[in-house]
Amino acid sequence: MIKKIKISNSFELLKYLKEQNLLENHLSFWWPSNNDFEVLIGAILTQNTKWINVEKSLDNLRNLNLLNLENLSKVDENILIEAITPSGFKNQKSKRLIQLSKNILEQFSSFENFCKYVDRQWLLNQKGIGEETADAILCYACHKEFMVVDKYTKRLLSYFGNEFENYEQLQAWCEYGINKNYDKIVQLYGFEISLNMLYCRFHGKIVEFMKSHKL
Ligand code: 39A
Repeated sequence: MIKKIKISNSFELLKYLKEQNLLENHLSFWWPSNNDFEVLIGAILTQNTKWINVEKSLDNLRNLNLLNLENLSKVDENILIEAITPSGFKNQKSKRLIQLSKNILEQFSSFENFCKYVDRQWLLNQKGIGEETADAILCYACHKEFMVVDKYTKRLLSYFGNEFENYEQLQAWCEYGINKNYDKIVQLYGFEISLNMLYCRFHGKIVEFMKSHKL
C-alpha cells in the first residue's frame, strides 16, 4: 500500500519518484529504441495495447527492415498488417502508419526535417493521432519540450487526491511545476539536464512506478 502523501505541485511528485530510482536500468530518455523513427511507430502502435505487444510488432518490423520512413511509406499493406498483428487494431494502425509516412515525406521530405519543423497541430490533423500520441512523438521522437501525460499520470495523481478536468489541464500542471523549479531540479540532478530529457524521465518514472505498484 502506497502512503497517500500530499502532492502540491509536479516538482514534489518528481522528487518523490526520483527518490525511488525507477529508471536505473533504462536509457537516458527512457523510451527504448534504436532510432527516433522507431519511437514514432511505437507511439502509434502503443495505442490501446500493452507495451510488451508493441515490442513484438517492432521486432517484426525490424526484421523486415521497415523501421525507416522510406520503406514504411511504400510497404505492401498486407505485409504491414501481419507484422503489427501483436499490437492489435492491425488494419486501422497499418493504414494510419502508411498514410502518416507518406504525409511526412510529402510535406517534410525527410524524417530529420519533420522532427525539426513539425508542430503539434500538424500531428493532431493526422488520422489516428490524438493529444497523447502527438506529445509522445514530439517529446520522445523529436526531442521537443512537451510532456506526455497518460492514463497512468491521471491515475497516480488521482490517488494522491489531485483531479483534472482534461488532458490539457493535467499536462499544464505537470509542466508548470517542472518549469518553475527548473533550477532546483538541476541542483537535484547535479548536471544541466535539458527540459526535454526531464519531461521524458518524469513521464517514464510515472509509467514505471504505476507498473510496479498496482494502484
Ligand atoms: N506504456 C508505455 C510503456 N511502458 C513504454 N514502456 C513501458 C517502455 N513506452 C515506451 C511507452 N508506453
